[in-house]
Amino acid sequence: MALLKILHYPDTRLKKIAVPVTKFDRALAALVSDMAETMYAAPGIGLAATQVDVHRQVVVMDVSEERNNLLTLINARVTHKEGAQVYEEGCLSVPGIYDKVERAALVRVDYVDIKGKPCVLEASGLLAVCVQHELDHLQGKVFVEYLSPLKQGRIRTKLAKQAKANL
Ligand code: QAP
Ligand code: CO
Repeated sequence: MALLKILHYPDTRLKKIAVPVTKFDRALAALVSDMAETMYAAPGIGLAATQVDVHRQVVVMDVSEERNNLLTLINARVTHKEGAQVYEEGCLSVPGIYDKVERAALVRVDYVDIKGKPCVLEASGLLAVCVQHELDHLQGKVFVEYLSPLKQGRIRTKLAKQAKANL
């Protein structure tokens, strides 16, 4: 078990595109376990491997109140989207920044679990937002990219100041 270092926007490594997982071995189990530990410690409700500088299609999420319902999505593909909803999002890679983003209200996702077994997830509400937010990370996309260029500039300035203060 280990806490992993989370990359902060606008780190260019957040723009890398993740490749599918092909080996369902102990190294994968260790990565998932470390990602879950890192997400719970933050605390957060979702974390994509990209955010810890591992460019493979692995996501962990837990949107439950009790924080006891870990969901691990590997090689996930959205097969259906429906409707729209606006949610105030944040991100462990963009600390202290929250803003509204419009996404699908309902998503169906094909994925495999940590053993490589095919699964299907149908999500709505917060879980649907979280799935879309995390799968964006695997494609090199951070939620602030949905905001206006003006807001993106302000966020970059604010995070640069934070980074300097943390030296
Ligand atoms: C993505 O985000 C998400 O700024 C997961 O200071 C967000 O876990 C999906 C966090 C909203 C759906 C809705 C952010 C923690 C956690 C911060 C997170 C912070 C501390 C963000
Ligand atoms: Co995020």
